[in-house]
Amino acid sequence: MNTSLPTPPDVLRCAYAELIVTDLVKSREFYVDVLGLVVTHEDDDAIYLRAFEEYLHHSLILRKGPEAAMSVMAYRVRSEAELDVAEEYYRALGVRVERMAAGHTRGIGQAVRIEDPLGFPVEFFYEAEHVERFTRRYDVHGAGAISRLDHFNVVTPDVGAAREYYEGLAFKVSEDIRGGDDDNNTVYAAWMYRKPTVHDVALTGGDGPRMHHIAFATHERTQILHLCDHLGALRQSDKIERGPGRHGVSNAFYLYLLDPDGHRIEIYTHDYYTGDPDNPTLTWDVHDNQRRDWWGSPVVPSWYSEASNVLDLDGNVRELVHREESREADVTIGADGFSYTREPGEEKGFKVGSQV
Ligand code: XXG
Ligand code: FE2
Repeated sequence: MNTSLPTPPDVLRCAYAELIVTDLVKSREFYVDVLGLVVTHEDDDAIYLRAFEEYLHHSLILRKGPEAAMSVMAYRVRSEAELDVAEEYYRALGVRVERMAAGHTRGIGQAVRIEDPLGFPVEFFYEAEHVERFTRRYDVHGAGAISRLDHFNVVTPDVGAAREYYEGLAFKVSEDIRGGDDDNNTVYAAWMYRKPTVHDVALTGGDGPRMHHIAFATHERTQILHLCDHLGALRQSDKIERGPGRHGVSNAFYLYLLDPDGHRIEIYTHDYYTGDPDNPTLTWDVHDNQRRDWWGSPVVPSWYSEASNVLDLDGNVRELVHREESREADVTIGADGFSYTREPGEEKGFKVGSQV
């Protein structure tokens, strides 16, 4: 970490993402009719959506465009004053920085937009329009009710460097996956947080920058099962990519869906509190076949290989940088479902990663 940098902005949490989609009608069917997200505003260009517990204008924007991509991932900061802090921090980091006037995006006040050192289009904002919070609107919830945005997951070629960048922004690591054959020097993935949950952003090793998924939280496991039943009844089971299952990392119950453009959306519930200052980091061995699915279900290859392109601040697709270190898929294909879950002598034992 560069210690001569100015103070980083005080990030509260991941707050919204903007996805470029090619057909707003089809996307609306998926996000509104199936997932049940609430429409705050829609016009010919974009749909602004929020989940039932959210009172900011939106947590997801679907914007019509020629090619599917992720165009903004936005973090909320603690106050308007943090925008100056962010501007100074990123100017010192030497990346592209733009100050955005209030209203640059419907419902959002002034903001700072950057191309972060990992190549992602990132926004910091505080002011946002408040809208009705649907927490008690059980009359419209439906059984698959999605409560809030939970995290972003990004693909980046050097997870170690990405982790250092986010540590510089005062994110902490809740869990990570490392190589077991090389003294744990290869980092395959890391989960990092500002809000007191397992993560606001997960770093997945691979050719990047690409967006792996955006995750929304529900309150109960049954809501995830209901979404699977709902998709089955619509004869759209092909929208289910992976799961339902229980993650090893995070302990969350999960389901990965693919939207009509192939953007991956995770529905997620049941992770744990991380808000104490000495919250330990849990490290998983990449050969542990329960790390990504606690029941040992194999991970489908597309989950490791496919991800959405991201745009730069001019709206152009970012070129990918190849991951040089070994890929988790190569380490674990043939191993997922076949490698050890226990060491000799541990037959009845209970072992989960290692904590520092
Ligand atoms: O949110 C997550 C994930 O990043 O989507 C993936 C929590 C855990 C996992 S993993 O597949 O590693 O269990
Ligand atoms: Fe996730």
